[in-house]
Amino acid sequence: MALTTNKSILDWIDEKAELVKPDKIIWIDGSKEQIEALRAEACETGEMIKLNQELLPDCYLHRTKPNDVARVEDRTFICTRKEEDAGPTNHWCDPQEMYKRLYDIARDSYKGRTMYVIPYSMGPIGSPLAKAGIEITDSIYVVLNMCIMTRVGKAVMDVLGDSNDWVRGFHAKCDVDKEKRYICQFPEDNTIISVNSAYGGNVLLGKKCFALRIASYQGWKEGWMAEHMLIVGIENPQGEVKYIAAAFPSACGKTNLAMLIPPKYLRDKGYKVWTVGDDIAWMRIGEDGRLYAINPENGFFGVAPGTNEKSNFNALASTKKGAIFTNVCHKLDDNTVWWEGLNKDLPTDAIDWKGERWDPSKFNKADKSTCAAHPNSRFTAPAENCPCLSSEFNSTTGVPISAIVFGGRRAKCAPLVYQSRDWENGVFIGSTMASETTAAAAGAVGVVRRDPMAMLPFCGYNMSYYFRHWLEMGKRLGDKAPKIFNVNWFRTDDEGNFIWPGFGDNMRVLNWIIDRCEGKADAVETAIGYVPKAEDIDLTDLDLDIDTLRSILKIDKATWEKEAAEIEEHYKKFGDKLPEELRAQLDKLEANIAKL
Ligand code: GTP
Ligand code: SPV
Ligand code: MN
Repeated sequence: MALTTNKSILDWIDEKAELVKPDKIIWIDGSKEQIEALRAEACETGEMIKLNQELLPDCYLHRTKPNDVARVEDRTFICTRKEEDAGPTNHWCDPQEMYKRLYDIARDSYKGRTMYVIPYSMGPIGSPLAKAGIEITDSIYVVLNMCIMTRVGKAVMDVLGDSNDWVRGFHAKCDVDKEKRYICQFPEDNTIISVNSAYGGNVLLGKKCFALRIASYQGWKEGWMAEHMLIVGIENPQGEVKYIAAAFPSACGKTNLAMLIPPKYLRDKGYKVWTVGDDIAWMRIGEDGRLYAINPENGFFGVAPGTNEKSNFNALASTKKGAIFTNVCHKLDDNTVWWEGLNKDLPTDAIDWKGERWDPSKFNKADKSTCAAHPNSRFTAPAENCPCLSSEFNSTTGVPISAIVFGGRRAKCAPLVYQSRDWENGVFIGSTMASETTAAAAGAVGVVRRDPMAMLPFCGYNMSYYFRHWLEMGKRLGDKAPKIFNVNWFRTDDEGNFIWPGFGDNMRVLNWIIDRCEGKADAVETAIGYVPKAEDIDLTDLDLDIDTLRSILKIDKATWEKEAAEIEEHYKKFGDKLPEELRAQLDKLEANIAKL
């Protein structure tokens, strides 16, 4: 039965049903009974595997097709009437042409299948910062993931009422044919269409497609920001909590930083860390003029490999109940899951992510093709499982942001941490961010690419306008603007080993950042911004000497000359649409480096 009388929704569903011809239509109310029935059905068809219910209650395993294991950026389109509105960093297609192509692909594809209609909210239901969406899909895997990742059910429709302000999401898995795969956003129509995939970010349409691509466009039009950022609260021994929002590209440490456990000496002093979000932040200027953030999601879609009790205890704990594992290794001996980096006990009786028997004797860490779990295998876990979930998680107003942090994987260039001179300089730093690519997207891994604000694959409009929007937000925020920083946990030595210990020890850097926001810590002004004095990063209990720390805080002239030249190339893409303030920032950087 339909969960709404909203005509714009009912008409849209009728129209789509007419196109794809499902055998039946089921509305998802998110109830326990309904979820249980869908899980049972998915196990019957082999779409999911029920795991050991004593060790992992309500947890399931799913394997995608081997051709469908990551986001597909080259098949992702922003379809605006004018090509220039999609900008130089997006793939563009005329909306009418793309609608036709997609409808031709999806036509009749639900025959013999069920159409599931998922009403969901991004953000706490009823929050003035939240937005509603409907996803229709023919995949139970999608339904069950959406029920973890978003707030699903009739309450969303009740709040929406007759309004037409909701995002249309239409998914058809078709034959999961790579050649006909498309992930398309139509920001001018509040519409997303995804065909021929059944994997994560391609098909959980509330996540990257809505909460970043469509929402970034909405934020531009409406004066707010949708960002690829975690949100974390740092509580000091006096019980005060300061919030940081941080943008790192995919698989560069957002989930880890959002859930970090401080080193023992800081825990003993009373420091605590609270997770608000691990991937996406929606931010608006509040009544007091500060920037407030909510996490629009309700769960975590985290990278499994490398997650273990030591690296991310809280993420691992979050996966122990009601979770879905995608493309990890299935341990047959105890019907649980495993992935590289979970522990050192290579399973001897196991099925790999492709569904084939896994031979641990052939495992070679350096060769990803021998891995039991896919490098981009994931867990979908309810946020409420997270032991360090913030009490503000469901706040309808969001949390005030003190600092914005950018970062990426840079083996050689960026120092461990530095602060921008001001907001404009911070926007420059964000706009020139670069990182070595990871397995989160299809394509080569380990190649340095510019990824402004970690939004390259997710900005739903012309990136030059997006930079302009950032500059405008800074003007509106004035002296209440968060301070902007850049971090790099990934500097390596000559043997390729990470120099900085990372993970929980990143708290040492966050403390410096917060001290800077409060005017409590010193810094050295350099060619690129404010760098900490090595003595001001606390190395208590750490097996890292201060000279090594100095080596990853240093600004090397030759490296930065090369960097500036690469930024010149990067900026050329934006032509005369690049805000002149950013051009001036680059000129200043070049002048500063020349003086080194
Ligand atoms: P998406 O979900 O794709 O957006 O990724 P994410 O940014 O949330 O990345 P995540 O926290 O899942 O980390 C991805 C990988 O980076 C994992 O393999 C982690 O082990 C590794 N990683 C995270 N933090 C650190 C760190 O501080 N140092 C090092 N060396 N590796 C890290
Ligand atoms: C990312 O790639 O940044 C993710 C995973 O968070 S996905 O949802 O697949 O986009
Ligand atoms: Mn992400």
